[in-house]
Amino acid sequence: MKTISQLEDSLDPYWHLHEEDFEAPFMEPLLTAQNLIFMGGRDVQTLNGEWRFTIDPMREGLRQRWFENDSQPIENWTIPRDYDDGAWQTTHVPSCWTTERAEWHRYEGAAWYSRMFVTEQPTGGEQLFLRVGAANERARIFLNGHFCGLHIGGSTPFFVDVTHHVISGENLIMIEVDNSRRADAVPMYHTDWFNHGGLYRDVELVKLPKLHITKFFIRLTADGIRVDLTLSAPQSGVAKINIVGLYSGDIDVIKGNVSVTLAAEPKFWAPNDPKLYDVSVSFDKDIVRDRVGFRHIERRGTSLFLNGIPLWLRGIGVHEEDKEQGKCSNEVDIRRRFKHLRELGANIARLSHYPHHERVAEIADEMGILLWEEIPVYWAIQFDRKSTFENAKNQLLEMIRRDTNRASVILWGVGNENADTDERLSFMRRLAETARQEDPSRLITAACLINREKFQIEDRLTAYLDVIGLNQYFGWYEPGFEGLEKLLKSSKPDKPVIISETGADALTGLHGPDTQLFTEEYQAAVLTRQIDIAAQTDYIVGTSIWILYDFRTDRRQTRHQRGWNLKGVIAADKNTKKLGFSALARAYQIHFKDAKPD
Ligand code: GCB
Repeated sequence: MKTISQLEDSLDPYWHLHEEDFEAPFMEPLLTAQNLIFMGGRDVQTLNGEWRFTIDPMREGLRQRWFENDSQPIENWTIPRDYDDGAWQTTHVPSCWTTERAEWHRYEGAAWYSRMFVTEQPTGGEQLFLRVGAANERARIFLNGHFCGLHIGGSTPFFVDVTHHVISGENLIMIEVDNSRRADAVPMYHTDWFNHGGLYRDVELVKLPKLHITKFFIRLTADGIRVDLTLSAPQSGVAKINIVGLYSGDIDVIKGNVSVTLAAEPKFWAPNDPKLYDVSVSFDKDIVRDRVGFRHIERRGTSLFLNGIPLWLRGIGVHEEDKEQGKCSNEVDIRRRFKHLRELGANIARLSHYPHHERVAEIADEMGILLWEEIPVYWAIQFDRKSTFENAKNQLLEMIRRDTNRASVILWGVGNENADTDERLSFMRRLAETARQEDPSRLITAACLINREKFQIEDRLTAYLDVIGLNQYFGWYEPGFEGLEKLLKSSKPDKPVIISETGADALTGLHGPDTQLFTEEYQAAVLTRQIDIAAQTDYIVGTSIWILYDFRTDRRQTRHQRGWNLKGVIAADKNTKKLGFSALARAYQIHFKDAKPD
C-alpha cells in the first residue's frame, strides 16, 4: 500500500481520491491582523461584480487543485477532468450564496468564486494588495495558480500582497469560501442566527507605494489627541498631520513607528452634536485620510460618562441579516436601521454578535449613534483550544484595528453568554486584556449570565471588564418579573451593568391579551416592565433590547416562528412596526428623557 505522498510522487492520476489531508498544504500563510493596512482615503480598483461560482461539497477544488488548471476550452481537452470554470453559474460579489438562489439556500460547505481582471504589474517599487471586506467563514485566495493565503473568521477584513503574482493584462483570481460549521471555529456549531456563506463584502485591489502607512490610529485620551502611526518599513523621517481647523504639524517617525500626543483641544463629538474633523497624514509619497470625532468615554464606580456627562444607554441589538440580502449590508439598510433607532429615541446599537460592515460605524459617527461592537465568542466554543483562542484574538484585533478611529464605538465586546468555567475565564480574560492593550481609550464588556446558585449578577470574568453586560429574559424564558427584581436587589456589582438583552417573541399581526405568548401585546408588556425595573436600579446604566428586526434562524420552528426569531420590534420586512416598537419608544421617553442626559 502506497502512502499518499508516494502516490503523489508517482504521479498516479488517482492519488487525490485517497487524500484526506488535502487541506494541509493550504493552511499557510495565514492572513491576520498583522497584514491589515489602513484604508482611509485610498483609491481602489473594485473587483465587485459578476463572478463565476460553484459549490464544492466534496472539496474537489483543493483535492484536484482546480486553481492550477489552464483555461483550454473543453473541446481541446485530451484528458477529462472535473473542473470547467466556464460552465459554472455566475453570482454577484458582494452577496451571500444562501440568498442568491433557492438551491444554495441551506448549503453549508466550500464554494469557489472565480473571475478575470485586468491590471498592470506594479513598477517603480509599488505594491499591490487584494483586500476582502469579509468572507464567511474561511477563505483561500488563489491568483494565477498561486495559493496566496488563508483567512479564518467570517466578519473581518483581510489583505494579501499580490505584487509578485499579478501580471500585466488578464489575471485569474479564484477564492474558495467555506461556511462549514466547525469544532475549532468562532463561533462554533450552535448559534441563534443563520449561517450565511459567501464573499459578502467588497473585494478590491489597492496599489500603494512600497513605503506606505499601514496603521493610523487617532483618538482622544486624557492628555490630548493620541496618534499611533506605523509604516510598512523601519524608515525614519517626518510625517505631516493635518486636522482641519484644529491642528497642523510634523511628527517624527523613528524606524517606522511613532506614538505621540498632540496638544489640541477639539470640540467634543457627542450624540446630539457629532462633530467630525477631516484628518490627513502623509509620509513620503503616501497619504491617508479620515473623518474623526473626539470624545471621552469613562466609567467611574457604577456610572458611565461621555465627555464628563452621565450617560444612560437607551439601546437595541441589531443583526446583520436581511430577507433578500442575508448578511450583506448596504447604505440603504444601514441608514434605515439608524432611522429606526432615532424613532425609538435610542442612542446606542449593539452590533450583534460579530463585526458588522465597516460603513456602519462611519455612518454612526456622522449621525451621532453610539455603538457596542463585538466578536462571535458566542455560547459554547472550544475554550481550551489554542488555535481557537488565536482565531478569536485575531478577529478581535481585526475589528479593533478596522474601527479604532470611530468615535461612535464606545464598547468592545469580547463574548456573549459563555458559561463561567476555568477555561472560559482564562480565554476571555486574555481577550479582555488584548482589547485593553490595543485600545485603552474604550471600555471592555461582555454579555454575561446570572450565577444561578447565588442568584446574583456574578461572573468571574467581570473582574476584567469595565461594563457588565447582563442578558436576561424574565417575562419570556423565565415567567414573571419577581425573579428579576430579586436578582437586581441581591446583586451588588461594583461596575456599571447594562441589560445587554431582554425581549419576547411576537408574531406580527397576532393580537390578544398581554398574557398570551407570541402576541404583540405580550411583547409590548414585557419591554415596558423590563425598562421600568431597569430604570429603578442605580447600578444599571442602560438597556439594549433584543432586537430591532426579526431575523432568520434555523433553531426556531414553532408555527409562529418557522425559522425566524421574532423578538424584533419591527418585522423582517424592516418596515412593519409591532406594538413593542411604540412601547419601547414610550418607555425610553418616560424614564430617560431628562434624567440622564447624553
Ligand atoms: C440570547 C442570545 C441571542 C438570542 C436571544 C434569544 O440570549 O444572546 O443571540 O437570539 O437570546 O432570542 O433567545
